[in-house]
Amino acid sequence: MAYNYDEYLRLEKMPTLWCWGCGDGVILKAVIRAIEACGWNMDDVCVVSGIGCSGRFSSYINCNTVHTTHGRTVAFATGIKLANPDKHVICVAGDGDALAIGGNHTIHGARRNIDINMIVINNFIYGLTNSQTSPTTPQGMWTVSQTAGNIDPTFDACKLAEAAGASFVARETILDPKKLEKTLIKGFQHKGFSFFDIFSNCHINLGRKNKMDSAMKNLEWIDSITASKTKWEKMEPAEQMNTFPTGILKHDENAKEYCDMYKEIIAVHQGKRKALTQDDFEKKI
Ligand SMILES: Cc1ncc(C[n+]2csc(CCOP(=O)(O)OP(=O)(O)O)c2C)c(N)n1
Ligand code: SF4
Ligand SMILES: [Mg+2]
Repeated sequence: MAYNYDEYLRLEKMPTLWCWGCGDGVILKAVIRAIEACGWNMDDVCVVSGIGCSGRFSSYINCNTVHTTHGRTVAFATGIKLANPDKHVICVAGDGDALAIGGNHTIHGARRNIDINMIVINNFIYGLTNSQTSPTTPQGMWTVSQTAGNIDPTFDACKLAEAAGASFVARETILDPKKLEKTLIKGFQHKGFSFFDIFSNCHINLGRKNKMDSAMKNLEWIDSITASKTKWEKMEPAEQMNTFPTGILKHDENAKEYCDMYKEIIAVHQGKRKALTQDDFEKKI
């Protein structure tokens, strides 16, 4: 039976502005199915997006939404979550948004382990603004800002999130929407900073000049640079270097969550408990 997305979408905004075959729509649908699977009421969900093709996400999903400035999704989401700790907050940001201009916010959201679900739509390029190099653009690829080939080393966003302190870190691709949905459900149900690096296609602004001028060709390339975590672990180190593992890469259910710690600080100021000591944070040190 076909899944009915109608009540989760702003139908008056359809058709989307995304190019035909863009991966952003696959991620939108997977997020909707994951929200439903978690049993969340859309009135209790807030989606915060930045600027980019990925930023259109908040225009199409029918819940509380904030379409904020480029690179600032985590900053806005942090305020929203602290003021509404019982609500579910999802950030959606492009690779440029989350890792270039917004890289600092991403680091500190992860470090605080605040209960935000951060989805990076990683299409390896600045899509909306027509092909500038992003932190995840592979070396050697043509971009409009590096027409002789990108010389910047590429970047593993999951390693950054993990090192910064995110307690749930996963990578998936849009090649397997069902697996993507399952991983989103696990991360959404996790309490703490859940970071998803989702590889998606931009056959228009990455692909056209890099011999991947159709969604299929772009996805074949994504397939060639990824392997499930189980397969990746069996690879030789040289092969691992050129391959991104997919699946859940970190899941720490014991890490302290920021809103919970904030509640304790409020209790201190209300005279309901003593000031926090280092012992209270032993899991974080
Ligand atoms: C402060 C600021 N700087 C730059 C821009 C221009 N700008 C808009 S979107 C974008 C990059 C988009 O790339 P990405 O974040 O990867 O999103 P995508 O379009 O690929 O989904 C840039 C540089 C802006 N809107 N605001
Ligand atoms: S430019 Fe790329 S990311 Fe933007 S809508 Fe088109 S295919 Fe998608
Ligand atoms: Mg991008």
